[in-house]
Amino acid sequence: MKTNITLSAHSIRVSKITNALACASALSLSSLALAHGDHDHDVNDVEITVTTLAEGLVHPWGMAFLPNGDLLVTERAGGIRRLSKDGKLSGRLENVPEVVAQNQGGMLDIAIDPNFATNNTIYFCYSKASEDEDKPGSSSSVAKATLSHKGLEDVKVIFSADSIVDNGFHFGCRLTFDAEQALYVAMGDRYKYMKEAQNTNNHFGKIVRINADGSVPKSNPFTTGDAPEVFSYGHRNVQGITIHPETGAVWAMEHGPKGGDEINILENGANYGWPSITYGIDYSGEIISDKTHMDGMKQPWVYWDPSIAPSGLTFYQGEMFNEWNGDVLVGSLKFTHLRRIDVENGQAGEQFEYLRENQARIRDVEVGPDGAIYLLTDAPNGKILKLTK
Ligand SMILES: [Ca+2]
Repeated sequence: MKTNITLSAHSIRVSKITNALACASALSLSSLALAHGDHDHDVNDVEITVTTLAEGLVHPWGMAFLPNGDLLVTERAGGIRRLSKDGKLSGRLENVPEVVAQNQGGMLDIAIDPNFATNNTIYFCYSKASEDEDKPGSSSSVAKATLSHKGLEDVKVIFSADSIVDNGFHFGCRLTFDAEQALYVAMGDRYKYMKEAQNTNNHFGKIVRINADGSVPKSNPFTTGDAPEVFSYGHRNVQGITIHPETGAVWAMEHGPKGGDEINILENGANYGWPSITYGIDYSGEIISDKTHMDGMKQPWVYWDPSIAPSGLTFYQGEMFNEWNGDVLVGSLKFTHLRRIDVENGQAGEQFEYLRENQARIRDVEVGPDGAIYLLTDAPNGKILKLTK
């Protein structure tokens, strides 16, 4: 597809509003926690130019920058494409495995090996068909492959979740490497199997930690159990995971049911509560748990009620939006905005919404090597957007 769309034809200039209005509209953490229907704000404290870098992607889901500035992008329907630094979008790369593209499943997140510059290795997470005749369905799997000019080589599955279920919901599948080059993979609770999120002997509702070859790090917390890959548990459906740029901690963001989306700071072996504690209720209105706190279960760093359906999580780092350094960026599917959480002394401060009038569901957020912010929009004709100042 031809790209390099000119800025003038496809850019949206977001009007700057006064500081007074920005302050009046900004949601504080406390008001967020209490107030319902409080998402009518469209707060812009800076002038942002939005450029469409590419379109025509089928539900783009995850992206990762290569060291040379090219961007790899997945399409949930199945496939990985490459947006070159000069704006050319490739067709689907060759030799990408088949996915089960059903509901929320398909080709999901993608990550680059920490040593990509020397090994050209990438990782991706997808819904993979069960190979067990007695257990039909699919589960989240991670494969690694060598990236060549045209496609993938030496594709190898390094992890397959045991949460094989015949539905298309709650795959998790976000990926990130930490500084020790361990790979964290989010595993959803597969929707109707929520109670399994409290069982550390399986992969439902977990974050797993594996080495780059799929082996289990010795310091994992449940190595004597049936699911030694588990790092933390009690998760629902993690849709964002990233490393804090200063502390090195893993931060993960998950969808609650009706209410109760959260960001958590992960600790080895910790229980994040789902579904024993939650700030949400079932979609039907039924109570899942009447508790928000229990001993031995972690509280979220922040939560949203009502839900914003967050997707894609990163910390801003760069020169371009210098005043946002260290702040949390998340996409919102439901309210079609980019959200920034001001971080002060490690705590969640004011929250700001951008681009809501663009009316595009935001599936993923990354900061490029140039300090610009890149977004994927979730649609049959999905786009890669670039935000600059
Ligand atoms: Ca929780």
